[in-house]
Amino acid sequence: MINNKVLSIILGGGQGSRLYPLTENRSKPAVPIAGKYRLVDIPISNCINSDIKRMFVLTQFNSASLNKHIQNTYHFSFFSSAFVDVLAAEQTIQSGEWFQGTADAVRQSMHHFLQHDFEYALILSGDQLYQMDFNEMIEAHEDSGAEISIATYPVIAKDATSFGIMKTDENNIIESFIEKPDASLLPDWTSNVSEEMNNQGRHYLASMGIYIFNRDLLIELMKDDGTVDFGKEIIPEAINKHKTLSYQYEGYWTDIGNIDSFFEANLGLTDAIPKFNLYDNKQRIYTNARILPTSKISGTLLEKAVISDGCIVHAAKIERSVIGLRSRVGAESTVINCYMMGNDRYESLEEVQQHKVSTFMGIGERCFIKNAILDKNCRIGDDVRINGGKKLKDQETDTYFVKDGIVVVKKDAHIPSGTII
Ligand code: ADQ
Ligand code: ADP
Repeated sequence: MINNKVLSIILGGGQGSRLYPLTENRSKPAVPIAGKYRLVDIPISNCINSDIKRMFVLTQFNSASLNKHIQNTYHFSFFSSAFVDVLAAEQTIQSGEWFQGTADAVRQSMHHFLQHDFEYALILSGDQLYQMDFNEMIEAHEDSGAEISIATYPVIAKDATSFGIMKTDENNIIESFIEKPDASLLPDWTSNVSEEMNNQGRHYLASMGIYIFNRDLLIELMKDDGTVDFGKEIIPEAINKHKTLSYQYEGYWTDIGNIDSFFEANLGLTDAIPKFNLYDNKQRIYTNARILPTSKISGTLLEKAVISDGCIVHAAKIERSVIGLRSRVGAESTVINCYMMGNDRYESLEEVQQHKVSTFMGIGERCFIKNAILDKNCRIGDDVRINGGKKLKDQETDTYFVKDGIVVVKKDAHIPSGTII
């Protein structure tokens, strides 16, 4: 089934990338998460599960890896109108620039959207972890007669300063909106939320950056080329002129737009009952189906470990870690609080010798790796000690990057045997 009223627009990431160095050589939607998925699989899967199967992904640059992933993953029937199209910032006669912000990205791509019939545009962020049925939001939008709807999420004061915060009337119509308010302004911005949310101290109604716009209104708003961002300009200006509904959502939702939240969201998958449930018959998360052998593990104490397909593990211990596709971890190594993204392929001993490197892709023997993200295809030699934590200063080298105490080993990096970080 396809919902032909809705066209989905996924915002795939701007220039100033908060996920650096994971985005050094790939566009943000292609960043690997949860051992075998890519960031873009989350919004795309939510759309598919909601029968919204016409999607555009807007990205700053058209990385080969994003295109390859989308082409290999989302094959819709030849007889269906379903599609996932990547639109990269392109030079046209009107514009020779990259997307300046979210609204600018939508504006520059309008001519692609208008080639399709739709009543509502569903605009989604590309860097959030959640499982949501958009049909309920669309129904609420239609029932209210609003021209715009914003999905909202009650948050505590500490988090409120990183979001668009709003106040609503008794019918959930938005009366005022402020983008990322200063902490000193917060006392004026509490909202009526449910008793359960109140008890958790979640008094502020935050925008989830998920919007529904009626087609005609979106066309009208995009004519003003002075606006660059939805959160900073379009939404605050529109609420006074156009009926805007707050659709309150209370399921699990988290922004994974920076290294710290990205790291925690991945490690959260190792919890006994993870907040983000990949083990669900209905709310499936789709990704490229690879043909890989099962993982082979020997002599390893596994404690809260999520191990993807095709791994070869001899470690002494893996704790609270996500181990990605085709990862190798050598004997007597310990891995704690890590997200290891895995490898793109297997290497034979001859290949390693030809590369003139002493190590396989993966983690060598007798290593201790804690509080780290290992990007794909990195080579960690033997006896390496990476001990991330708040005591480590933010820093960058050719092979790694430290942010908020998390050590991010760059893609394809070689950390020689005996290194201590
Ligand atoms: P932010 O997430 O800070 O706040 P923004 O940086 O504009 O807003 O990003 C929104 C989404 O658009 C992200 O997925 C981002 O990757 C993507 N994006 C940003 N610039 C882009 C560009 N030039 N081209 C393509 N994609 C781009 C927004 C709202 C807040 C709300 C939070 C919720 O402005 O009001 O509270 O989202 O997360
Ligand atoms: P990223 O994960 O950084 O976005 P890509 O998706 O572009 O990178 O790279 C992964 C793909 O590239 C895999 O499908 C893998 O098969 C292929 N690949 C990468 N390196 C090699 C290599 N040295 N030889 C053969 N294939 C490779």
